[in-house]
Amino acid sequence: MKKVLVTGFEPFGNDTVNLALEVVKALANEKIPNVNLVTLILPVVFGKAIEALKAAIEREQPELVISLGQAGDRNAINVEKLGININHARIADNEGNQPNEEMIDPTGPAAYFTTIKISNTVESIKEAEIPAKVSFSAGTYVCNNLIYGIMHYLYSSKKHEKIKYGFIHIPYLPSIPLNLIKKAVQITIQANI
Ligand code: PCA
Repeated sequence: MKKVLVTGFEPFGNDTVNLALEVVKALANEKIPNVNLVTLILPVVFGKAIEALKAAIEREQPELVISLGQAGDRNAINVEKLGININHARIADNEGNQPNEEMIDPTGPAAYFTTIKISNTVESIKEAEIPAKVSFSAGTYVCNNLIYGIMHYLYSSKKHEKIKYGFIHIPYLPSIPLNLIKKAVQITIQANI
């Protein structure tokens, strides 16, 4: 059995629902062959989401971590390649923080790459007739902050070879129905364990 941790986010901005949270809730009730799935919901707060996920990685020791976030302006499943070293918020996070072009780590690299197989994953999702693409920008809000912070942690603690990390941005309903988004996440897990 492989241990896999999947994370979603609380609602944010003017929304009362976050599809990433709904998908994680739906996944928690499913069985995936050979997978021991654990799930976690993260706060939409710069820095705090990173700390919550780091604590869960330490506690659960998963082999694969997939984070999900909602991005209303996308029209396909976006498998993110990287997180960049910038916090820049169009709207405040859930604790009122609204950074303006701030570096996440002034001594860190400009970007970190995620460590799942991005292109293979996208191809596998598309084979199931679910729209998907590789994305080279996760924005500059809390999702990007999480990718950068978690990859920084995995690299600096030399855990990146053992623990793979991937991030998926999902569009708003109804462009892709919830059960297909759930399927895309299951395919992502299977393509990377
Ligand atoms: N999407 C936001 C943060 C939480 C979420 O689901 C983002 O794309 O940064």
